[in-house]
Amino acid sequence: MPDKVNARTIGITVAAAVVTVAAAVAISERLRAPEPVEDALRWATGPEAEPVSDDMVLIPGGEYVIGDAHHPDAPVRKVALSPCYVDRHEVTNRQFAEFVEATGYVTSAEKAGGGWCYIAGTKDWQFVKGADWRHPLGPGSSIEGAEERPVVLVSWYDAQAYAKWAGKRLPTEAEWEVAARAGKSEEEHPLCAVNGKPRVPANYWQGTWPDKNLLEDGYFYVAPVGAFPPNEWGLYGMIGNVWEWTADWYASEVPAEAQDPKGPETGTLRVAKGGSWFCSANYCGAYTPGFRGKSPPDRAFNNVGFRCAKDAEQ
Ligand SMILES: [Ca+2]
Repeated sequence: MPDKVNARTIGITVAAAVVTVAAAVAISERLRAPEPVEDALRWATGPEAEPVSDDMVLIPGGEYVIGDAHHPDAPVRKVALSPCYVDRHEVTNRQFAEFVEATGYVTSAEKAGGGWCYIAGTKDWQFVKGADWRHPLGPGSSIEGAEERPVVLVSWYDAQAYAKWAGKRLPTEAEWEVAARAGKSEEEHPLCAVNGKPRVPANYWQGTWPDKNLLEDGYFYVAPVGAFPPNEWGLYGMIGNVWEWTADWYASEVPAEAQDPKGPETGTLRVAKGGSWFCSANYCGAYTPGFRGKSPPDRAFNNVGFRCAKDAEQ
């Protein structure tokens, strides 16, 4: 089991890359005990939503500008993309259950005997024995009532396996970001956070982590995939709710121009995008299309999921 230092490092890496290790330690030391949340072991809290189609959205081929000048590892850059399809919403528990039912697939967290969880009322991330996609808050929790919410506690390898089974693949970072921006650059369509709030309606953490989640959006943990309006291309949940794995290895430097960029050939961390229900202004602020989250591919968290992509005819 990873130790506490690793837990903090991972929390920063995946969920809060804007704070440094030193800052995180300072924050933790001055925290008082967070306010307990009554439904700490109930995963499907908050309002239900209308179902969303399981289809894919055509991302037109063309030249796009991605990146966010607020982040040194995400410089504004040009990409030329071939057309592709991207799932309209994140892969849900219902869809992942179909995959497991059909294949008998065992996830990384199940093999490891647990996964990384943030549980309401606690102070930090922890490795929870028995936590897996069916038990996103550990033993005693369940995904009952969360069938239309994103699957979590899936590693990058789990996401890859699902995508292959579905006849799809994971989106590249560039494909994901173009889809999230609905084709517009940061200059044309600013999506940077303003006063600690994302520019689009999304599930994130209002208030101050970890003392108080104001729940202004109605959700502590994951929301149904159709809970918030889609972007201009009809994609749901690109910002907030859960981080989404992409196909790319992470590198701190990216080319200024590229045709269908796929990231470096090798690496230790895979890129994840979009921020999650855990992101608060004081700990994360990652709920923008350009922000580049990253995590070891074998780690599973209860705020990380994925959606799939597929090549389109040119
Ligand atoms: Ca929320």
